[in-house]
Amino acid sequence: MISVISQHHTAHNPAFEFYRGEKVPCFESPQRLEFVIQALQARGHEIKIAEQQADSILTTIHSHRYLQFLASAWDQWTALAADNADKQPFPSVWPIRSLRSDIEPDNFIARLGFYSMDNGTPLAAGSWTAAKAGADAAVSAADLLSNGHSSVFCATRPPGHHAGPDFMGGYCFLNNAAIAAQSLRHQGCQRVAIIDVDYHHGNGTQTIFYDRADVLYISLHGDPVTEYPFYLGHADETGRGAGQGYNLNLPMAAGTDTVTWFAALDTACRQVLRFKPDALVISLGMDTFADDPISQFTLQSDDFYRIGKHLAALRLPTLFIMEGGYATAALGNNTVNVLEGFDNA
Ligand code: OKP
Ligand code: ZN
Repeated sequence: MISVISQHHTAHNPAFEFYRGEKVPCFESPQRLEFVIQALQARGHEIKIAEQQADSILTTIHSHRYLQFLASAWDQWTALAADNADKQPFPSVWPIRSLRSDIEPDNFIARLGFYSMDNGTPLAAGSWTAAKAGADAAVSAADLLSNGHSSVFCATRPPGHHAGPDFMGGYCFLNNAAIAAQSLRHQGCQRVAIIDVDYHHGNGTQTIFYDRADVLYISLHGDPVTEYPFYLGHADETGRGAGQGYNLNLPMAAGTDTVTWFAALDTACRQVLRFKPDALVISLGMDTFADDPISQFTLQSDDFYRIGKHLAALRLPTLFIMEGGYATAALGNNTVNVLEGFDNA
């Protein structure tokens, strides 16, 4: 299958994140995608640079004021103090429950909290440039799928599935999978299914489509009672209003074995077939790998071929889009295993 690569992904390169109370190098690094691109090249895959612009789709997925904030956040931060350019801003207060979220504060760090779900999403000078380029790549991938390619891989970072209509979180700023799905809707697909195989529940994608019957969201993930993002992703979240019945969560305990994981993938695939979509988007998180440093499933490199093969059996136009995966040196080959399992099915 053809791959489309996000230009400018390296522009997002924060110096550190917080882990167990300490500053550590970011798990979500530019090297991740470099390994993926290297593996694509080494294994003879056709690669294209993203050509489309996401602007008109972006505003249908994210709120105007969130996009405005994100696009100008770094400039606002560096305007506050001369030495801010070499510091990373982090939120410190969030408007939970009894606090008010109807008045947007003026203070920059307060607004960063207002538009964030966690303190785990470092913002740096090129974050907007890279996030926007990722969204452009998602739209470009959807374009290729609509124009004759039966499958496409979108090689992008930072990931997207934790980003909601008006917030960032979990290393994500713009919801690339949602942008791809919406783009497919605009290009004439009546129904689009999303299967999110990342280790973490895609709370942003679920939220974006929760009230809608035209986009089915299914996620296989670590049970939020112990795993990030903790506050969404339970089995009883099934959609709302017109979207009732169009959201399916398949949480599994940390440590779940591969047999159980593939049984859940099978459940997901059967639901997709019942939905009769015109296209399928795969939120391709690779952090289900046994050696992933921040996740607790046990898939081996060979299992990733099996994922691709399983998904190919659905016989749908399929757009794969990169989400997480932090065993960086193995990420390239594991990712391409999925694509080749699909291609060779
Ligand atoms: C993003 B994606 C380490 C904690 C991890 C949250 C994990 C985000 C995962 N400091 N922070 O779904 O792979
Ligand atoms: Zn993840």
